[in-house]
Amino acid sequence: LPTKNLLAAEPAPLDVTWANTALVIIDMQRDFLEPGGFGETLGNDVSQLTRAVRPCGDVLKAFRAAGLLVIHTREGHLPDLSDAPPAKIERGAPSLRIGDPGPMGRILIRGEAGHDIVEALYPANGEIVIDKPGKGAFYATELGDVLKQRGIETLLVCGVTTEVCVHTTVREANDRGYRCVVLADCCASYFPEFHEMGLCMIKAQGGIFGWVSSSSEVLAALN
Ligand code: C5J
Repeated sequence: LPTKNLLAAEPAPLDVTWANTALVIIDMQRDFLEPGGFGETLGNDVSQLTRAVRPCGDVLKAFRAAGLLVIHTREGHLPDLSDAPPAKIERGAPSLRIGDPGPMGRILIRGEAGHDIVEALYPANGEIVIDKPGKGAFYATELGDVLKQRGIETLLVCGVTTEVCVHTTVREANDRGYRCVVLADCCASYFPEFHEMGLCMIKAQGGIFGWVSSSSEVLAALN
């Protein structure tokens, strides 16, 4: 593996030093991607997210083969809901609320089947899994410390959904000084138009809070 590569991205290519780069896979959980979970209770068509699984798996495989840092995140709450703000639990008119029993266990609760990561992207032994109560992966988690300890400067970001947890995490990371490259085909939204505009928002204005690239560009740079 070369020490660094020029990664094709928008609005401009960037130098990536692999030793200080992490792959961050946001919330690829059954609760968002499979029927019967949190995403579906909100009225969403969960099949919209499937397209991100294969490209995300390709980048994950390449990161593992190169021995690079992989971090998975999961959105969810403690069984007693002590970390779930009432404003989040009580919002809207979902078919089931956070904590209610559903076909994959209690909705968005840590330890339940629905909270786990989808089979195709399941964390390997030793990979870091960050459990987060919010949309952003830095809020009330150890992610900042984990990245600091390892000297990480650049994040390649995948996951769901583009305009919610991916955006929130990238905005948090950008403010903390990380260079964030969002891999377009490795992310998805229940609303394809939000996905497209979400990516535009990141890369506009000279890359106002990040870059946008793709799985094929990362694979090309790594090989
Ligand atoms: C949402 C997420 N959309 N992971 N969570 O509620 O994007």
